[in-house]
Amino acid sequence: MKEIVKYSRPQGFFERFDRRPGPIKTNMHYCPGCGHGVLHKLIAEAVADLGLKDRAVLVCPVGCSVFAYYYFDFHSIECAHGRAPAVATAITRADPENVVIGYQGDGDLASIGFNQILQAANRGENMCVFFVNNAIYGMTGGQMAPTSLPGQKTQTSPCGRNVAETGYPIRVAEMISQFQAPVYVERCALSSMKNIMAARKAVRKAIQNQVDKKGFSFVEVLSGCPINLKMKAKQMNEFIDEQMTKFFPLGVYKDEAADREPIQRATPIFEPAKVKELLFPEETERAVDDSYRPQASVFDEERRIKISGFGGQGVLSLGYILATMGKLRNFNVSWLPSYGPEMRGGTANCSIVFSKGHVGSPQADHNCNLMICLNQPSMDKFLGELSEEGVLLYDTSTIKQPTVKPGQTVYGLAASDLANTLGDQRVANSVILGAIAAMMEECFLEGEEKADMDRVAYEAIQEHFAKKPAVAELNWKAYQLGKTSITVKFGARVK
Ligand SMILES: Cc1ncc(C[n+]2csc(CCOP(=O)(O)OP(=O)(O)O)c2C)c(N)n1
Ligand code: SF4
Ligand SMILES: [Mg+2]
Repeated sequence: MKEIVKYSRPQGFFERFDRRPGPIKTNMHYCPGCGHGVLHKLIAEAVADLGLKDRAVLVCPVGCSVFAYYYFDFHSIECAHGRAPAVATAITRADPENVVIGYQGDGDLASIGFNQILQAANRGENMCVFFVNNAIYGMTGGQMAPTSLPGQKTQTSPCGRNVAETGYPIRVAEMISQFQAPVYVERCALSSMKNIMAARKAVRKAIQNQVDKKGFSFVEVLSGCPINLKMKAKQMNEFIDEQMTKFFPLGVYKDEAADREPIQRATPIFEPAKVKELLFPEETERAVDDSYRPQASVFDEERRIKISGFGGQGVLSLGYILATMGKLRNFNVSWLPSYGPEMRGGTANCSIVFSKGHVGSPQADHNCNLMICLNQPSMDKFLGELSEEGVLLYDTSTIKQPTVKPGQTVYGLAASDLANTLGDQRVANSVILGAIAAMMEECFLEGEEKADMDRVAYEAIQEHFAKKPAVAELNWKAYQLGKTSITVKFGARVK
């Protein structure tokens, strides 16, 4: 039957592109001659024609097509650079009736996120992926892509891609077709009407495979970026047909759809009670040794602590010692460090959670019960995460006195200056530990547990510095100094 091609807006697009900022709501943001708009049209048509607008989810990349969601009148989600296959995996696994359409450029797919796509293909996820190979990083101004041709001039290879330095273009369709799981792999081009019609067929086939739950379909599309390749549209098409296809031959690399059974995967479970039952089939008995202290009587609710400062101030060590103290008092504890990118002088913080039951999230990023700040930027950044009735402890040597909410409590001492009097600024963290102990004794502990506080701290310091007895001794001195040196004390819990 002869097919009639209508030149009209596909029903898979919005009537007007109202999500697009600025006054122009009828045109796409792509440059004239760009292939993205053509491929968008093929996808929009296929989704509408196959009646999938309610089930389709477009998984968008980072690259010129980052704004694909301006145009498609069905679900879409934006991902971090190169991570579309991981997000698409979650969407198809969460509800196998979703029709998941991955859309990625060559920088996104074949460079920053290359492992992601290979793993998704190898798992045979039920998704289709459209891979726009324009041999360049378009959005960022024309840097060399993994698919740039040998000798191709780009912003980062001004003398032409030198394969001795940067290797050869990666043939992604060929690679994916070597895995066992993918069902369909084809490479098309958008360089002529004939090629566009072949691409149209491939797009439909890939989407239909997914509706039929046949698994992973991959369509690589050779596409033009005339702006960055500094070519007119005609010249661009010739480049695709004459140069790109030499390296990236068009054709079907794999098509096993007719022989594949629909994929069967376990039905996802969402009810929290059922998830808990599966994760923790039975409550495990805690092995309690006679030498253990009885479990602390304070804090029936989970306690969340955040410690922050510069890298090198002992933020992470202080957190670790505090977690060890929790362990010695028979709490379940977690210690989660977060390092800044620099070794020294950057920022560092850690989260510690004490719980008599299971520790949920080990990340203390809101409703912290205790906030310890060792420098001004940390105070500025994290004070808002202190709970309404939380306690703040800070180093007055380096931080201005803050204003807090009526239910909160503040303790401060000149930890860095006090550490200097002991000859080593690095023990400021143990000075702070002493202040925490003083605060605990004042606000929360009673009787034997109060009397045991120093012993617990001493054992935790010894355990942490087990291989350095002299350092352990100095930190113990710093602890004792901190315990008696609190100078700022106000707020709801101060007696
Ligand atoms: C984590 C991260 N690294 C780098 C960037 C910068 N960046 C934005 S788009 C892009 C390359 C996109 O190229 P490609 O995937 O080929 O898409 P095209 O624009 O050519 O369609 C890069 C490196 C970013 N946004 N995020
Ligand atoms: S820079 Fe290239 S890929 Fe990006 S919109 Fe323009 S032509 Fe298309
Ligand atoms: Mg590109």
